[in-house]
Amino acid sequence: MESVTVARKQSPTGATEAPATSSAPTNADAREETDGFHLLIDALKLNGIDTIFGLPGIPITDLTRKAQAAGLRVVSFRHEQNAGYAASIAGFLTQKPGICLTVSAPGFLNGLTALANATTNCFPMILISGSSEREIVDLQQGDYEEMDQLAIAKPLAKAAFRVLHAEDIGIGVARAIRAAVSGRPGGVYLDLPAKLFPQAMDAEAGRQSLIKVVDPAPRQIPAPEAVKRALDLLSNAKRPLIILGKGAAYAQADADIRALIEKTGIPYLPMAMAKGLLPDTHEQSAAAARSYVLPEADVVMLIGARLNWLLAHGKGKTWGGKSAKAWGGQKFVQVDISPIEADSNVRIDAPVVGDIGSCVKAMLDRIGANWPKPPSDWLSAIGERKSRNVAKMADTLAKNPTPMNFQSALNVVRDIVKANPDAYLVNEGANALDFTRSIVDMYKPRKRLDVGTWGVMGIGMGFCVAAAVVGNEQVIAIEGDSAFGFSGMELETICRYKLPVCIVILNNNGVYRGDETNWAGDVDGDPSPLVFVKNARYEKVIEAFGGVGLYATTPDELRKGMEEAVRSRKPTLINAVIDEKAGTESGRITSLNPTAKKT
Ligand code: ADP
Ligand code: TPW
Repeated sequence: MESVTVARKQSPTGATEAPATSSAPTNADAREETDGFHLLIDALKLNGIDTIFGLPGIPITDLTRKAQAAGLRVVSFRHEQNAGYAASIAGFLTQKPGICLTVSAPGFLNGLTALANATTNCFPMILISGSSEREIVDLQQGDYEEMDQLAIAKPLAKAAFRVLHAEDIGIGVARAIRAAVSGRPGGVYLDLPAKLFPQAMDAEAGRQSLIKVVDPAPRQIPAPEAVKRALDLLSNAKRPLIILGKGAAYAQADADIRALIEKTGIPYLPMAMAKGLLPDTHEQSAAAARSYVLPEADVVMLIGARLNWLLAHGKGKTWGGKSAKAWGGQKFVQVDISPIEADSNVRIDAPVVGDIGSCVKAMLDRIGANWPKPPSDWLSAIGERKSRNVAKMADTLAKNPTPMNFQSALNVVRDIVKANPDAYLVNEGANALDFTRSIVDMYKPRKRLDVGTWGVMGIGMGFCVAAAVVGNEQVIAIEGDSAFGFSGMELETICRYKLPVCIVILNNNGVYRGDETNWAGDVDGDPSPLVFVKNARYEKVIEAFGGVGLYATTPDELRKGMEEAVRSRKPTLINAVIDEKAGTESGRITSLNPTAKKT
């Protein structure tokens, strides 16, 4: 009989694991070996990564099992895009790269949308995909799931790497981590060909090859003259304004940002995912007077917010410009880690380049008791607009129409979030997004997670899973019925992992609204492209997986359902039926639609 020496594999971090075959070592001198699977797992663990979001299949099936066996939390999804969105928002919440693991070609492509979205939103994420044999891919000989993934990922990622040899896994992981979290965070692709995983090497040499990344996101201290320039401009302003973006939320410099706002006395506007950085009820919040402060401000300091479409590119009528593209006359300070962000849309008079924590601290150090508070006429003008708009909103919220509309349903959500300020609020849709953003106050940083820079539908259930897994708190998702459909099958994932997620579908039977008919005028033909099955019973879908499904046609029913969901922490879906005529096309961004006239 042929004698076989089975080396017991030892992971470089010391844990001994039984080999795949059950045979015990027959040779006491057998060298201890490790392999690509274990090196990857050990490299991730060494760098503090404790969770992988993914979907198994060739060539990474065993990797998911072995990672779980080695103590990583492996959260297995029904579609890679949702795993990718989960990884990206885990990155936003933790400042560690969120890991998404996929199979080759189709799985990789499914994850790629989320990777591109992460890069666009400055979320740190690493998409790790298995790939097929390089030799066959490069000769285009038609391997199983053949694709030149590295080349495809490159333009959509902040960086992309491939590892061919087990001894380079440590370097590959270290480079991917640094690229994802340093400077402006983003999505990184790591390509791991199938052959890499079983490659064996000496365990000690393997251990030596791993890198624990030192200082992966180094502080970037702003130049003193840049800080002085910015503060000179701000202190001389007559109508100053601060805009906080999701970069400010990401930076986790919450106390210093609050101190900066309060010490300067400058009114501020939070971008959607910066809501709660200071409580939305803060007296300096100018959110309820947004359309007044943008055109009226004379100096605006952006902290971790870009002057992209979400801020009307810093010009035009929103900013008091005389025409659609005209400059409104504001001077801008921009605090950002990217040195090339300034001047991207309008002139930035005082760029402050550095990490937000260091920049805000440097400003605070220079702001003394003699800082000139903003002129009182500016503050009182904002105060007046705010009270007027808040009163108007209160009137609207007090109404109780039948069927429910967005406002009467969201009035309930507003109360539930107020009573549960630690809960995460995931939000997508068009009207469902816009109304929630303006009606539901947030009280704590990084609790509001939404469609971000692209306004992408489909983040919903992935974000819910990640928030529950890495945030370990109740999650409330407010979903348009169309938005929900993009990731709805992850209800099974939510139920499987028993996550405390309460999903509320604001169901108006379609994309934007549900009352549209076929423009061909053919009543017996296909429905309009914008409408869905009328009165769809989404709550029954979660019941199929053992979750709680509820149907709500009144604010009272919705309130009871949400209260019970939060109390029980059971996966719950509430189908909140609202008027199918409620809502406008594209919500508040109708104007971005190219002319769409009925012909
Ligand atoms: P919002 O959509 O909320 O307006 P953006 O995504 O447009 O926010 O802008 C976020 C900005 O924050 C980006 O320009 C990014 O470079 C910047 N940023 C992200 N993290 C940091 C950080 N730690 N320090 C400084 N700037 C950061
Ligand atoms: C990946 C376009 C923007 S908003 C939306 C779509 C399809 C759905 C709006 O309907 P919903 O919300 O969710 O029912 P509501 O409250 O207005 O009724 N594909 C992607 N991203 C986007 N943004 C779209 C399509 C879109």
